[in-house]
Amino acid sequence: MFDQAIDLIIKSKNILVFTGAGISTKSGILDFRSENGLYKFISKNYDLPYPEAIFDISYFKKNPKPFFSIAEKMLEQHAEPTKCHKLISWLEENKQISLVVTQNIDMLHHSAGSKKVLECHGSFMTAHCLECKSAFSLNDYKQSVLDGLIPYCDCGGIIKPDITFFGERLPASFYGLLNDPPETDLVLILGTSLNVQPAAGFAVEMAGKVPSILVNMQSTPYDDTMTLVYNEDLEEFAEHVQNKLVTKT
Ligand code: CNA
Repeated sequence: MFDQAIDLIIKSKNILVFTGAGISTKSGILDFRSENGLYKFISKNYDLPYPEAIFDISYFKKNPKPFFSIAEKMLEQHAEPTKCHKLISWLEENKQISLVVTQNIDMLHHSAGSKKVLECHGSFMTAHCLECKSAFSLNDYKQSVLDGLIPYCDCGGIIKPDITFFGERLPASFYGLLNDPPETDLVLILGTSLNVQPAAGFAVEMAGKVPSILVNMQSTPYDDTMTLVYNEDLEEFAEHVQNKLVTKT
């Protein structure tokens, strides 16, 4: 079923990979917008004005508890990378990856061994005090979160993980990427509804310049603009591609 995609991947030397929450659902991490995703979970279990408020910077400043409750669940999860994360890392070892741009905050590309990763919505690895801007590492604040507490700086400000919330600017590295994208001969978009801007816009624009493959369970507003689209499970895709590549390369 994935033969055309496999042919494109085999002949590409500079693949730009763009990933979203769908690549990590098989690791047990909920995505946002699937039928049983995080937004549904939040609507049922949290008293919020709207589910996205959990990642909204103005709401967080007034009430950081719901975010840290979700962060506690994510940090205690010890999630393992999926076959698809491993496929991307394998392609990098095979010198076929120009860059992995991920919207995910779960650090699973690193766990899978990928080195060329740009986390365009940040991650839990670092954090800053909202008041005095002091920098912290995950180890500095992780235990407080796991204990169900809100982490505070000595100055009294809340320590906020460097994850981009709605209403915040993306990391400088993302704007550097917009100005100077890597050499790319194939765009591989995996597990994203392409709903969150400006990250999705970057992927769609790059996909318009070279051959592109989109693998996502649900259809997206940009399916018609891609060279190949598979509304399939990413683990199945990764298994097929990995098996074929191992025998053909
Ligand atoms: P989204 O809008 O929830 O879309 C995810 C897409 O993945 C959906 O369209 C699903 O159909 C699809 N999907 C889910 N499971 C699979 C699967 N096994 N195979 C194929 N497709 C699948 O999430 P986006 O990533 O598009 O939205 C960007 C947000 C989500 C970013 O800001 C992230 O920080 C945020 N997010 C990240 C994580 C994480 O780090 N793992 C988890 C939840 C949300």
